[in-house]
Amino acid sequence: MAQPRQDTQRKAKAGDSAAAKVKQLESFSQGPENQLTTNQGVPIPDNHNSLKAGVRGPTLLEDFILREKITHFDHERIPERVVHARGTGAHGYFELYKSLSEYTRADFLQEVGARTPVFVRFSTVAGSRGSSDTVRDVRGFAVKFYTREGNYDLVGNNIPVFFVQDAMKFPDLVHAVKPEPHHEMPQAASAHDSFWDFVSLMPETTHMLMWVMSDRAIPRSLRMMEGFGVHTFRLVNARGVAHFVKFHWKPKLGKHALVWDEAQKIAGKDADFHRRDLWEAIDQGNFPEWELGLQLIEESKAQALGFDLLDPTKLIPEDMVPVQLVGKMVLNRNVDNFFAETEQVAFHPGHVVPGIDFSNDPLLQGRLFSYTDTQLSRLGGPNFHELPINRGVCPFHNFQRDGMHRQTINKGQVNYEPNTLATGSEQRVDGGTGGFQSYPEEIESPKVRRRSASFDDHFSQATLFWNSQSPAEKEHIIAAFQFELSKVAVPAIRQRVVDNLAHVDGKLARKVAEPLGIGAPDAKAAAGRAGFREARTKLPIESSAALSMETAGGPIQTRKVAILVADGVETGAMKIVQQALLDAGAICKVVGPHLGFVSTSSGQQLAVDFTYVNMPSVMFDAVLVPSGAASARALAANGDAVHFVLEAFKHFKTICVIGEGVELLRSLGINAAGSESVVAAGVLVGKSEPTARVQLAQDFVAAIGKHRHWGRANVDAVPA
Ligand code: HDE
Repeated sequence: MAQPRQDTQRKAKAGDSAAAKVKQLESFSQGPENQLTTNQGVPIPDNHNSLKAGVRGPTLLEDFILREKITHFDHERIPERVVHARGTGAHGYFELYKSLSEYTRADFLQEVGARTPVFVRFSTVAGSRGSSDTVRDVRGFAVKFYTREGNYDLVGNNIPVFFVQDAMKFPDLVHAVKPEPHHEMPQAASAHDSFWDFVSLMPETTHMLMWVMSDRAIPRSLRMMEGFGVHTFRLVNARGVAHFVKFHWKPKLGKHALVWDEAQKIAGKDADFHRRDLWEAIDQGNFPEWELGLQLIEESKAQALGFDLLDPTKLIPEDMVPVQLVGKMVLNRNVDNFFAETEQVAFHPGHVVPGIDFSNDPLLQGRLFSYTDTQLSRLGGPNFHELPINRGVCPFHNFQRDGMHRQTINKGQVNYEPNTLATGSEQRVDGGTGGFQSYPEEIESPKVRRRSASFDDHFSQATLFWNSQSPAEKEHIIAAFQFELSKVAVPAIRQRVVDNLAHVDGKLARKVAEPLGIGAPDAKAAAGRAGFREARTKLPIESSAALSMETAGGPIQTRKVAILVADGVETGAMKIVQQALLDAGAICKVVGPHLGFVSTSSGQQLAVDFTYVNMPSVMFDAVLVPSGAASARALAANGDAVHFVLEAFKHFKTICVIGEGVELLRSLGINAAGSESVVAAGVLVGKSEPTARVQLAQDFVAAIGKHRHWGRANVDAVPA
């Protein structure tokens, strides 16, 4: 038997391998070239003119330089991913805090402090490659660990459950949510008839629908969302003992969302909002981090949970099985070339390493087939593992040969096993016990094409999710259902959805139905329909705090604050507040009526970063309006500046005004805390006197940390 590779490779010290992938990619990289050549290396004499019969004559077929250039261009595009087409990626590393040797033999999970290179791709699901980032959708969260025992892919989402229970229904689901086939509309949106027609007939989608209609589906930043492995997997230790496991990624910056009106506006103002946010954060050295969390369940205790761990429409409440944090992932390097890396990366839930194994979740089982299959058409052949981004950092060798775009030059006479011609012995050269061991689960049962009765509970966790939301989050869910269903032309479809929702929560269903021009929700009608199941599980908890995104406060690192200025701005107090924001890690940008400079009240020049129009309020987390009577008057007289502040107010963002800045608020009809009888939450007013400034700055930082201030009254009346 061959010596298992890991024995020799483990000797490498922890941390050594973090740079291994970057080094490998470097060997494939190329910088800009000064001297142009053809792909054959022939110098190009003139890159502006084709070869012609006379200066005004026809182009000659002989012009191999033109032909090569045009031919390559003609074939530059590859098919986009059939789902998750729009995405963005970054490099980084995973560092282990806690040895998991008790649970798994996976090499990268043994040694505390060991660093493993990773590549992560975040994505939306339904939209095409060129669609907008901030649409309402699930986000893909796919991580490739380049371990010393081969690549391990954790191909998850930012929502811990899925729409359907069996891979058989995935193509139907995707067909239903994608643009309708006759006219290819709408792009990157679930708000259309075919999606709601399908899900209303598939009550198993209800739990996931609750998540997708919640704020989880419109994240503020990819850096501020959780990730989940979704399916139950297995960790298997060196003695062959297995535990079920659910994987979690917890963002260090907390989990935060946009508001729906804002998300829609950003989709037009900056379709690359999330991509840009991630790129800029990494570029500026603000490396995003997530902690890897595990929920571990002994196989013998799985039954006692009361629901089936193999059912991907179920999560395990953290109150029932706590999440143990075992390591952190840091993204610290942007790609050099989007196509070569982000577009060509090929993830696969079947890319596992020894010590990590599958469960019988029928959705996962279908995925195990799909991902290689899809790369064959997307990346054009069976050798996509040789693309630089997909190569492992450990050597690979086998007798798979040839095929499109093969790069490895396999030497010698032998391309089969067993053989004596290459090895000189009759020994086999596969790994034996050193290789991947499938968990030897015993299975003795007839073949059946059926769903397990243990998958029949379609509502209890949807209710748990609903009960776990804050009042503001509940309002958002109701509004999201109303919005989506208001775009559904067929009333019977709208009715079926609210009939199903009556099994989640009566009030939710009634509220959703109110503006939809349909009858009251009818729980009985839903129960009478084909496919309906309600084998409710009695859960030991009524609600679970981890399911809510509500926050009492958190860090403000990388939060963006607009400092709204015009000529006459007074910068004394402004600078103190600005410094406090910078000290807390926020990013401040001066936004004025035009680029260049505005003049301050003391006759100085203040540089302007953006204008009210080219960087509107939806691009910021908070607004600071400095003092200065002339500046406040000029802002109040400028429609774009007025809109800026009103819109930030409508989107529940923190607004801080200093001195005369308050006049602007008054003229907009916004009442600020402490200045009027009606208090607007998250609107701070400070005097420009030196004594008041420091406290104001601290209050401002704390208020931004709360993310949004849902307590504002009459926001709907704000015209923005
Ligand atoms: Fe995927 N999925 N999926 N999926 N999925 C793909 O693979 C598929 C599912 C997920 O950034 C495709 O390379 C089937 C669940 C992510 O490159 C394809 C089923 C979860 C990504 C495919 C599912 C995911 C994909 C399209 C049900 C969360 C993007 C292109 C049986 C746990 C990866 C590709 C990237 C991509 C199939 C369900 C996550 C067609 C058949 C559940 C994050 O193979």
